Amino acid sequence: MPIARAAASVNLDGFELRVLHLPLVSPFTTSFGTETVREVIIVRAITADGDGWGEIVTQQAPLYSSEYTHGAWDVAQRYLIPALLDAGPLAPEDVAGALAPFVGHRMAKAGLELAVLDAALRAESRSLGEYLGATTDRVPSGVSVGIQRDPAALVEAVGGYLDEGYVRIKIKIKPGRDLADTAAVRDAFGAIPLQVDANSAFTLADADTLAELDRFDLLLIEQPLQEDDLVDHAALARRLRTPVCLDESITSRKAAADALALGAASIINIKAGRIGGYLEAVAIHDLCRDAGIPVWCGGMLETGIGRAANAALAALPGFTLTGDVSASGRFYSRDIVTEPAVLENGHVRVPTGPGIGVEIDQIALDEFTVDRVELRR
Ligand code: OSB
Ligand code: MG
Repeated sequence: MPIARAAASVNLDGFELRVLHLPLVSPFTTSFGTETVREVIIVRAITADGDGWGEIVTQQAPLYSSEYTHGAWDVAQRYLIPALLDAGPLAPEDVAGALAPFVGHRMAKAGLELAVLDAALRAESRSLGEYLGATTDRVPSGVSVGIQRDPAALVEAVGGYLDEGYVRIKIKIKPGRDLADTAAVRDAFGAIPLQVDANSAFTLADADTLAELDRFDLLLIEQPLQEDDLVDHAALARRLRTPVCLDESITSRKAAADALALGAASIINIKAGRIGGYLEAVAIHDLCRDAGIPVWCGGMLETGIGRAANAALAALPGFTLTGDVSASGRFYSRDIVTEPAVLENGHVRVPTGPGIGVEIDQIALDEFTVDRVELRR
């Protein structure tokens, strides 16, 4: 279902952007690198009726995608924010159109759109979940586990998350850290819901190795090949019994439609940041639901702002697979919202308050801020 009822327009007075450095509880390693501190941009939309909050999920370096923090910092101030401040009264549904002339930079656009959406919904006392079309009040919680020192350390890490109650495990893999890591987790924990994420680290020449993953009965393999490799993903999908799921390649609703038409994926990871916002996320959800394609909600180590919004998105009916919608404590010992998401019987609650439904912990926000700028109309 498209958005049932549009939100009212807001009169934007300006935006505040902050770069935050949030320490992670433990290093997070993927095929593209290791993070110990989450660098992220927090957006505050300043309106006559109050503030709205968003998050730009870029990482410090362009390793996951072409976007990165200081690129987003620049494009937001130089082009995107001026376009929004020039647009006059703006409904959340108009943000993407106002930013459409600027190619790419979807994470930056998504963070700005979320801030406008939050401001508009708070002004109407309407929750993001209700607005997007959520049909449940809590969502099952999966966890993304980084590459560890060795398979034994991975088993220990996974065991800890299972003890906490996470209902689905995703492990990161890369060439040379694939079959043995997956086998170790299967051997240790039996038939748990398990999937792997390669973050684009393989090529079609690795198809024989990837086909060996079939014996582990995985829920899916996520993004084995590069972002542009749709045709190769289709070729690989024909070789594997394990369903191929795309993350990095799905940059828009159009990219999702193309990937499905090519047979490059049978499952899609929806991340609002990667595709330019929560409205585009609903559009991909609707497309996949009509096509009978399961989707799940991915994550980008969000702070409590994006984490609350992701829980709302994951509560839409087409999200039939468990997402990377983990508790805040999975990544942070201190979050920037007053009630960080917690795990309750393997689930995370969908906030019901106005807008994203969480309040900012201003002291924590200030403490983690390393750069700040305000742009006024
Ligand atoms: O590929 O899903 C990914 C984190 C940063 C960049 C890319 C990815 C991830 C994760 C973490 O896997 C998901 C989460 O936020 O829990
Ligand atoms: Mg991924």
